[in-house]
Amino acid sequence: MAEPLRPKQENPKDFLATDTLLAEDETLLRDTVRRYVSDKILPVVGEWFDAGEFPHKEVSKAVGDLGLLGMHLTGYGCAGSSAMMYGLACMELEYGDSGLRSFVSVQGSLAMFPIWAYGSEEHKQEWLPRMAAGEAIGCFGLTEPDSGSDPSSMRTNAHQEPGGDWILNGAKMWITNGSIADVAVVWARTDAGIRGFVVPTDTPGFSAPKIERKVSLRASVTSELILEDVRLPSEAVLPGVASMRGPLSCLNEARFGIAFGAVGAARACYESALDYANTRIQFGGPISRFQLTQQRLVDLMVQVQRGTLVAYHLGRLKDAGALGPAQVSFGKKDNVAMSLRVAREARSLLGANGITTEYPVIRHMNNLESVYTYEGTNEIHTLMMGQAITGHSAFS
Ligand code: TGC
Ligand code: FAD
Repeated sequence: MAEPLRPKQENPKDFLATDTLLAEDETLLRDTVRRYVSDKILPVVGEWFDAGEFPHKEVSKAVGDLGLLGMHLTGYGCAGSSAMMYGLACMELEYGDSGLRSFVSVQGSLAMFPIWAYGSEEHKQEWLPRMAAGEAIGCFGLTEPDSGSDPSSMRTNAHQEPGGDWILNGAKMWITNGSIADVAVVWARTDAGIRGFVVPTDTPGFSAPKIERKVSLRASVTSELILEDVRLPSEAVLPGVASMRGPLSCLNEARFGIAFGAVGAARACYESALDYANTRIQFGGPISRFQLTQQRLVDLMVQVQRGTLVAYHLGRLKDAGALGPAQVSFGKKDNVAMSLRVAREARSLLGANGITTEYPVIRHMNNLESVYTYEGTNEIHTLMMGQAITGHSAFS
């Protein structure tokens, strides 16, 4: 007969003991990234956010040394880790700041992945080892000023001259890492479908002005990409794909990481609210003794734990080769929406202190507004899942 359940002291930070679902090597990797974030990021990221700065050289080298850039890819200096490990790294990085996770997502999933999956051997040899080491930074240009949720309406175009050179013209918008990138993967319309181009950012005609005045993801660089008669050799095109499947398949990779990352941001907000409620004294004692406060804290904890379980399940499915794009949408949509709810409630639990960047909560809350929108908005992911369960596309 099973032992009767006995009262025990649950861990407030991992109530359902989700840690027990991780293998030893996964825990080791998770703890390594957690230590990096705790030692090197948390003490300074509030200042980066306040100043609107992202010290990309220092961060890029550090995460490269940790083997986190393109970590789920194999060969060419990449770590060849499991999808679960990539997810866990994203979770810990975003506990620090969504901008930090964005940097790693864009580098690994949006810039390195298309080169790895669709590039020529020369593309791979030229860029991947340096990108894995953090010595070269990449960005991914899909969105345009008039082409966001519907990237297949893009206007950026490339035509091939008789001698073989490509000429690119157009503009991309909201591009993470744009102004700090050494290489841009730019998607453009050609006579033979949508193609990806590997564009060194020192090519004449290419410029990447930084987008200023953001109140979200301030510790992250977001830019326009302007392409004015950018001339590239014939071999600059990614040979492996010639349709929207190219960019959309990259998004699956990054969205998977976000499903994990968002839980990290939510956990940071919950933990901050819990600490605060246990130490903030009102009416002669800590506010955590009030029934209403306990209900709010429990709601936060339950949501974070549920999000963790969803992320881990997606990780196991991906490692088994059984994860579909609409299931990734489940994780991206639901975990980001959860995280934003948690951040807003945690902000309110901190009272007036919640509005300053002395505490991490409002920084996460503002960041998550971007995360809610990028990589497919909440509505786009709803419709992708809607299509999967009904068989009807809402997009045509
Ligand atoms: P549709 O006609 O359905 O498909 C066109 C082709 O693509 C294939 N496909 C996919 N392949 C792999 N994964 C997916 N998720 C795919 N979805 C579609 C499809 O099979 C087809 O292939 P083929 O070979 O038959 O040609 O495509 P559509 O144009 O109607 O698109 C539908 C929709 C709305 C789902 C898509 O446009 C979409 O996902 N829109 C959202 C745009 C988006 O998420 N943009 C993100 C930009 S990058 C970014 O935000 C980075 S933030 C980075 C950070 O800082 O973290
Ligand atoms: P729109 O598509 O104009 O949507 C506006 C609103 O309409 C949204 O609420 C949307 O859900 C809704 N809507 C649109 N279509 C439908 C529909 N069919 N049904 C119901 N509702 C709909 N892009 C890149 O290519 N590379 C990057 O590195 C990158 N980084 C980014 C970084 C940041 C900080 C941000 C904010 C964005 C970034 N993006 C990047 C762009 C991002 O992917 C787009 O913002 C996103 O895809 C949405 O496009 P949009 O902003 O043009 O909104």
